[in-house]
Amino acid sequence: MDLSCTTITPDPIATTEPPRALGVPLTRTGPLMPFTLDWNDPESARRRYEADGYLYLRGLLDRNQVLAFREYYFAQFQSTGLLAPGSRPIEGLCGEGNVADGVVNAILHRIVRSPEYAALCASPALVAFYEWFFGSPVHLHRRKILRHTTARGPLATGAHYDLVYIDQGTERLCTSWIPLGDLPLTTGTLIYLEGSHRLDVESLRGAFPDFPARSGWITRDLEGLSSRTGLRWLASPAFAAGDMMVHGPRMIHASCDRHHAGGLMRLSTDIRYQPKNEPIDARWQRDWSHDDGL
Ligand SMILES: O=C(O)CCC(=O)C(=O)O
Repeated sequence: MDLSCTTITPDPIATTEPPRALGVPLTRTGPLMPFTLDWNDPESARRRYEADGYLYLRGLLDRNQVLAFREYYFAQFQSTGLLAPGSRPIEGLCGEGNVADGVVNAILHRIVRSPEYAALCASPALVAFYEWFFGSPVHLHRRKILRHTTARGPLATGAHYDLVYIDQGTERLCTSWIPLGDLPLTTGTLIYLEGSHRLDVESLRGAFPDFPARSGWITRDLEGLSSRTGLRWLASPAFAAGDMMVHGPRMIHASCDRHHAGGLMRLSTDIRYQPKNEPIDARWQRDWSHDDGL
């Protein structure tokens, strides 16, 4: 497979601009700090994860496998009008067409059950990392989520933490957020509220009109949340295929606006690993479907 055009030309507005949410640049921001694994010292990774609430692991995964999956994913949408005319699926450039939710969901339903996706989510590097990190055999939650952004939406993901959705098992659970491609910030990548894994979230009750919302989101007003808490939003100017974020169940995160000048779509997956011998939330042991209520 020719993966040559997958080194994305930098988005001219991308590199120095802070993340935006609801159309406004965020004012309290900082960089996500990459962590270099020392395979002889799992404690150092655990300490960093405890301290920061996340690990930013550059190049952990097999880049070619990630890009091959990107190609496979967007190829499934080729006849739907999602992709820019004349572009190759691996580029993930969005067309003008508005694809009906039903069509997108039917395709997603199939992809999350595909052997290609299973192989990506249980790739040797990923499993080796979690076995090393937890120091035990691991369990991958079957409910795994794929998301792509388009020019029209869906809107960015509001600020939330994962324990709201997955609280009937152990808290020794990590989410892997995996960029599936070379993705500048302007594709609407994930951002983290610094140190928010130590925040008393209850103290935010009443601070935002919709919190606690049925969606589980604290708010879409990311600027308001950082101003209320005094915490910065941490972002990476660009993720590369092969990178992986790891975050804990209490770490508040969101995605920022997508406004990539060249029409590049963000494709990512979020999946969850935990030690095998810890309590497991039974609701997450079925494949994702858009109406599963979780
Ligand atoms: O990718 C997103 O927009 C949200 C992902 C997320 O909430 C997660 O990884 O837990």
